[in-house]
Amino acid sequence: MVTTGENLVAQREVLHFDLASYLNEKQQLVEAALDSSLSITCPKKIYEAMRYSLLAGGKRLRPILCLTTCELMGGTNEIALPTACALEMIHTMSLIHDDLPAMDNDDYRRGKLTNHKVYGEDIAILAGDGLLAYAFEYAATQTRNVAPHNLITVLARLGRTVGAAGLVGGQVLDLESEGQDDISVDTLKFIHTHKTGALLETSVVSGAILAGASEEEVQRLSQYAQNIGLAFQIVDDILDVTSTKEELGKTSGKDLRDQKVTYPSLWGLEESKRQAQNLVIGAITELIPYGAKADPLRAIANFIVTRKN
Ligand code: GRG
Repeated sequence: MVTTGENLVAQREVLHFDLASYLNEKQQLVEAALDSSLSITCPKKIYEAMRYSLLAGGKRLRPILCLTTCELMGGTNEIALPTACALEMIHTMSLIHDDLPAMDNDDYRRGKLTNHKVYGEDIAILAGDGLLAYAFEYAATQTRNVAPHNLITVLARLGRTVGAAGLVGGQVLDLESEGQDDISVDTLKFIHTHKTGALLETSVVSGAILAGASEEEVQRLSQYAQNIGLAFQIVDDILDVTSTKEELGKTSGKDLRDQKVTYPSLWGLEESKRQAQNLVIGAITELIPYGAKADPLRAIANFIVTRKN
């Protein structure tokens, strides 16, 4: 681990912060908001399928990041909650589609049967589509006390994040790369900055934009987010090798089985851990100007490399 004076200061501040309580409080807020965001109407089956995956648990990291940066920039939970829910709806739809037989083909997610295993492939595809569309409707209609220009900026950014310039593009390259053993680190980075990093970055940045952050602050938080986004994926690859199905809540050892190039397969486990740690230090360094106010973001960055699922 790099140990410059600045980094030591940044790391030490976080020791005084109770992340477990912080995450627990925000998770409860998000769970309640998600639960009330989507009720079951006609046709019942599609709403049930959408709620099945949306309320299946998960860390709720994306909405929490959005709430956290909004607060850091002087905003409130209330102004960010509709966007926070939209981020989780989009994340959930991407998991539903990722688990489909035509994509990653998995039977378990968040410790439960995947959406298509319960409702069938046709409904699972439509549940994903329904959540994606509803995410935009919900953020656009439920957000209060935000300057219209800032809300439009966030909605446009969400659109770019899910499309071919973001998740869809990353997923396509990921599918094309399966079974190929000559994937470079640059290609792997492209896949993951699009597939995983883009939504994490938008989660961080959207909270700040809703609160009216300046361009300079948005850039700084963007840099923090890019670092944690890549670290998150490196750790995801590591956990796929080192964790059990029970710990992950989904099938483990899948990357090897699907002949996927991963960070551990390119760098080995130890180097992958070192790279993830260095990215987190880079992320934390971006937060120095905010002092103790940014402790939640520091602690979340550390959590990303220490998490077990
Ligand atoms: C977005 C239109 C559209 C289509 C989806 C399938 C697809 C295109 C993209 C795949 C995106 C994907 C599933 C990336 C993996 C991201 C990832 C590491 C997920 C795990 O996130 P966690 O650990 O999960 O935060 P929990 O369950 O805690 O929320």
